[in-house]
Amino acid sequence: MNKSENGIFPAVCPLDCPDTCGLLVHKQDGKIVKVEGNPDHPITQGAICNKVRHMAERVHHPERLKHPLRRVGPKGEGRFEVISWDEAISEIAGKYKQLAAEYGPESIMPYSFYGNMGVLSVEGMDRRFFHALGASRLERTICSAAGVAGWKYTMGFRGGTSPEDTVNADVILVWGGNIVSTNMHQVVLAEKARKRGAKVVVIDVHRNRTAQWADWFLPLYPGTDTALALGLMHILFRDGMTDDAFMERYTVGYRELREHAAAYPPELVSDITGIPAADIEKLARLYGEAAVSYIHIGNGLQHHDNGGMNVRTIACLPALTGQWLKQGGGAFRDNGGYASMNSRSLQRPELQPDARVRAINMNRIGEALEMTEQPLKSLFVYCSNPLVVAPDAERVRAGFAREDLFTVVHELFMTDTALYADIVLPATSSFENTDLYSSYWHHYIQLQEPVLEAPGECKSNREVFSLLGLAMGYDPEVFGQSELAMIREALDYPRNPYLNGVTLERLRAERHVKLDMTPKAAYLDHLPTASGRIELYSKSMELAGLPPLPTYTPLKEGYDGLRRPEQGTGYPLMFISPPNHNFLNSTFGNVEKHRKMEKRPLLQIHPEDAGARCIEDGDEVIVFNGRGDISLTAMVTDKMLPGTVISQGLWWEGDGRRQRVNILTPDRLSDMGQGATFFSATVEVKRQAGNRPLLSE
Ligand SMILES: Nc1nc2c(c(=O)[nH]1)N[C@H]1C(S)=C(S)[C@@H](COP(=O)(O)OP(=O)(O)OC[C@H]3O[C@@H](n4cnc5c(=O)[nH]c(N)nc54)[C@H](O)[C@@H]3O)O[C@H]1N2
Ligand SMILES: Nc1nc2c(c(=O)[nH]1)N[C@H]1C(S)=C(S)[C@@H](COP(=O)(O)OP(=O)(O)OC[C@H]3O[C@@H](n4cnc5c(=O)[nH]c(N)nc54)[C@H](O)[C@@H]3O)O[C@H]1N2
Ligand code: SF4
Ligand SMILES: [Mo]
Repeated sequence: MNKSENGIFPAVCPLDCPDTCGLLVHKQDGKIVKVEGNPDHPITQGAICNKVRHMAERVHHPERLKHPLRRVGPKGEGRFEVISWDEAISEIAGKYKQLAAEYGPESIMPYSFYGNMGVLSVEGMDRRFFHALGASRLERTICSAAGVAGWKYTMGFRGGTSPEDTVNADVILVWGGNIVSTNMHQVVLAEKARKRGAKVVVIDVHRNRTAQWADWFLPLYPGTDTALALGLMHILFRDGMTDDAFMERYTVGYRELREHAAAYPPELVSDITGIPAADIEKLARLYGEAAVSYIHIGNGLQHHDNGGMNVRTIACLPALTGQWLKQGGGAFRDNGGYASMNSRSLQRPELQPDARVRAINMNRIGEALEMTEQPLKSLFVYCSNPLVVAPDAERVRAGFAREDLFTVVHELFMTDTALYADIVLPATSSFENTDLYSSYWHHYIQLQEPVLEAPGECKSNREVFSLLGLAMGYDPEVFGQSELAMIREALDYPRNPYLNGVTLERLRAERHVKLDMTPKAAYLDHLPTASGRIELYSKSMELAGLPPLPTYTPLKEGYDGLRRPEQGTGYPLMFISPPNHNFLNSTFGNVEKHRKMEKRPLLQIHPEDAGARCIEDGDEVIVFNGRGDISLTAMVTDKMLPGTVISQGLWWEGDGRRQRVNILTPDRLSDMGQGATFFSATVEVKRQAGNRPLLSE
């Protein structure tokens, strides 16, 4: 199409959200005037979230970066001069050649995540470039690494129940996921089930929007979910609600698990979790007696020291009741496996001069920037905002402030991270590019073709890494490859039978193409665990030094119902900082419209905890621990059990106060998958003297 044409054009939501909606973009005079859900998309069905309905505010924001910039003031101050792309590219390539010669190419590292979910944007030319350079490899563990590892120990394959089947469920457990805000089309599907009489139960540390919508909310202490799941197993085994024939055929270790779960009676589990024993009994019966039961395992409960085990344990439940044989039964943690593409073609790992290149975990970026042996000398940040989203954020900021660190940030906006860059490159929005999208929840692959002219001199990730590759003198065949050729290669992947029949031609004609789900009929017969079965007992875990059976381990920092704050480690309140409704991680944190909808960053605190600290609703409070302090506005509410405080949303620094929640979160790694432990944080809270806003720094 002609990018300046008026009209209505198909598009894809690029955000890191399971729903990956099909959109219709209404355009007039080169600008988006309206964004709506595509009514023809089988999952979107014409409905999208508030955030993206207001996407035009972000795409056409007056503060969009439009030209390459070079820093002229101190890091963090935000003084830059405009330079040309030629200057920017040759400066970066020159610096990289010099660093590679002087310190080795591992002194350079990418730092990226999924600010844009397009395969070409974040898993294509960028990866080729860093492979060819021989840069340190980034382990992208910030989101769901612990949960994916835990799930895989039990099920082997990164895929579970198909979303569209969940309308058949009679009981839906939403466990540690705030789906009203983070996966709205699962709510639509659950509503259909509910019309048939299904019950929706939310298990969470917070009476969030999802809990308010559900039929039953069970609040528990953070990080105690494994104990709850074991308590449910105890009752299922005790009362004969298990499907022994299923377990005999499809699992290993059910006898060992039965014996093991005997040690988790409801009274003990109640003491640990804070859930009354009678409610644990009631939940076990509801789950065990349901004809079809579905568990949505959210991301929240795996952002803990014991997060892998939480997911690994909950993932065992559907096997106990034989739910995997029911349409709509089972569980979901991540369906990314169904849509896996030819990543070798896209990313070309063989370009690496040495495949044994070091790997650095993105959750430890603060620590990594402090290394004195083989130090990191350059970071290239794209599709991520680490100063806001990474744990122990002041440590991260201190690293980025290093005068000798050469930092490039490719961004749409001058984020808190970009303020620390030496070179800032202006990025296109996803609507200005061609890209390929899959979902980690539903089964539709989508194609985005450009519907807007890029403003100013913005370039896509693919273009930037292509230019850099060519400037470094790398193979023009690899770095000059067209978008369409890359898409064809990505889809050419016979090893994934679900991708069968998904082609560029069909995508162009149909916009969204469903994966071929026929191989799923043999799902249980081809589980890629060591035994080929569902592993209730996991030898692989044993070999990795983990308990082979689901086992509850308390959080490292904090407490549960047995180990009270005075006996726990750290500070007296558990600090949970999950996403908010109107931002997408830190994206939209600078858009007036979205900020207004969220009002301001709050600390939700229980009346008992507030009373003990003379804190009243609306007071400015200081929230602190050994890592630092932030200022928030207190909201006194009983939405949590006493002892837990909540602050939703990844706000940018601003409003004259220090408010990045990650200043308080630990950079410890989870029990499995080396994932993030954002929610295993403890804090103390005090009323701000004179209730004046605290000046940052
Ligand atoms: N509106 C909006 N949507 C989003 C995002 C966003 O920022 N905003 N982010 C996107 C991304 S990247 C992701 S990964 C997903 C995440 O979306 P979800 O899967 O919903 O996960 P979270 O929102 O991280 O956490 C969900 C819930 O876990 C709870 N929780 C914390 N600790 C525990 C615990 O120990 N046990 C239990 N049972 N619950 C606990 C939190 O209180 C929270 O309500 O959402 C995506 N969608
Ligand atoms: N305390 C706490 N911290 C958390 C979480 C939490 O729940 N609590 N959630 C964690 C989770 S689950 C995740 S996934 C991470 C997310 O962390 P990030 O992946 O860093 O997510 P965003 O904050 O949305 O930042 C993405 C950035 O990419 C930019 N961007 C978008 N499109 C493009 C593009 O095409 N090119 C380039 N170059 N840039 C682009 C956007 O402008 C935005 O600034 O945060 C984690 N941090
Ligand atoms: S953020 Fe999620 S729900 Fe909103 S439009 Fe994008 S994919 Fe759909
Ligand atoms: Mo995430």
